This record gives sequence, C-alpha cells and structure tokens, in this order.
Amino acid sequence: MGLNDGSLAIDPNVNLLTFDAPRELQNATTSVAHDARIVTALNLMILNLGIIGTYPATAIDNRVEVDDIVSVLASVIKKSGSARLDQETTYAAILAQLERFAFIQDRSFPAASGILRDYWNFVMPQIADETSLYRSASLFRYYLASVAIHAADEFYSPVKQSVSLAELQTMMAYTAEVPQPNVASGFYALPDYMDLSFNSLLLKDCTTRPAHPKCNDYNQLDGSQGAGADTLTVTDVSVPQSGNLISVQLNVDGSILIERKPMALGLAYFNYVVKNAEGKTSTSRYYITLHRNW
Ligand SMILES: [Ca+2]
Repeated sequence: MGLNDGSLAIDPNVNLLTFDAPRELQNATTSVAHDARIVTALNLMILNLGIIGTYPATAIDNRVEVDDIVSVLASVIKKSGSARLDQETTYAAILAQLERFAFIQDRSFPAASGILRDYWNFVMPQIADETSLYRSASLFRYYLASVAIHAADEFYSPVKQSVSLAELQTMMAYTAEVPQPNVASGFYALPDYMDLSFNSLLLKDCTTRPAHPKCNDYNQLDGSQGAGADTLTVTDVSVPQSGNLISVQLNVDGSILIERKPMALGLAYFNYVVKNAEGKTSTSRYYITLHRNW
C-alpha cells in the first residue's frame, strides 16, 4: 500500500501489528507522529471504502463492514502489485470489484475515483489528533460517501463529477460538530444520514422507510435498535444552521416532517433530542443531502 516507498513510506522497523497509530499521532518525535498519520489515514480510508461497499441508500446506520473491502484490496494488490490510496487508479480498481456496482456497464469510474483521491489529498495533511480524525471521518460518512456513490452510479441523475477544495472545506466545517455519543451512559443517540430528492418527507417510525432518527439510537435498557427503538420518543427538533435549506416539524404522534425550501441543494441537517422509557435523554443530528429533482 506504499508504506515502503515514496511519499507514504514509513520507518521499516514499525511493527504494524502493535503500532497504536491514533495514540502516536501526537508523539513528540516528528518521525513517529508522521508514521502515525500515514497509518491512521490508511485505516480511515479502508473504513470509508467499507462504507461505500456496504452502504445502502437509506441505511439505518449501525455498523460498517470492512471484511469485504480488505479482501478487495488484497485482490487489487495481487493483480497490480500495489494499492496506493493516494492514486486514482487504485480507487478505480477497488470500485470495479464492489458488488454494488456490478450492474454498471462502463466500470472505469473516473469521477468517483477522482473524488476519493481528492478527499485523501484533503484530509491526509489534517489528521493530527482524535478531533481532526473524527471530523475527517464525519466529512466522508455524512457527505462524501453519498457523493462518490452517486458519481459511480449511472442510474442517478445528474451525476456529480467532482468536488472542489472550497466545497470540501465548507463540508468539513459543517460536519465538525457532530455530537459525539456518550457511550458510557447506556443510552445514546447516533447520527443519521439520508439522501433526499423529494420536496417533503415524513419520517414516521422505525418500521416504515425512510428511517426515523431514533431507529439507530442505542438503548441498553432493551438492548435493541431498529424496530425496538419505537419505544423511544423524540422530544425536540431544531434547525440551527440549515434554515435556508429545510424546515423540520415534530408532530404530536412523534413523526417528523422535513420540507425542502424552494430549489434548495446541498448538505442540510437538523438536531434532535431523544428520550428512553427511563427518562434519559440524548442529542444527535440528522444529515440530509438535498439532490436536484428538477
Ligand atoms: Ca439517530
């Protein structure tokens, strides 16, 4: 994957099986911090590719599978001798092997590969600590994954061909404050993501698609997510920054109505507060990418 050669080279004495890359990001020795940044970025990108490989359009976002993508990477290395994640050709080779794109006629994926390479070039120099890592991961999960999938999928229209540096900077800032789940509490809300092409949408419950924001929130009380999350209640919604793009209304029956402002496009979000049967509350965020429908 280029760790022994060129710009991604690291100290050959680093034992990748024991090297704690996220912890070593802030090592006082510059060369150790440098190696940690490269290894962390590679791991982040493998996780991101796992999202592309396993992520359905309106997923309830509980988990990402990386087993398949690791097999695909191994196959690319076996075929071409390497899989450098700073090169567009690597992404094209990976995407071409993903089952989700198997039906696509022209499997060259130039736009999607370019977007993935641009993301790599953008986040690589910025990964310096846990916060910047979380932001880089959020930028991908809540925006770039969808953009890259749309760019690779010829059935979406229109296809986005590239992302500018300014757009990446804006979206990075936009996803910077995703509320981080308080895992220790035993009840915590998790962020949600949805692509939206309609002008309005009702999020009804956890058995009707598309998913209500509470459906992936984790409640240790009954140990369940999905349909079990219907025991949870959303008590508040707010639109702190995207008021020019969407309006969001919490109805008395617990459903949530999202309405797009005329001609609105891009990334929007609303925050929500959710409560379990014990009365514990947690706050999270629902991201929505507004696609053109005219
Ligand atoms: Ca949620």
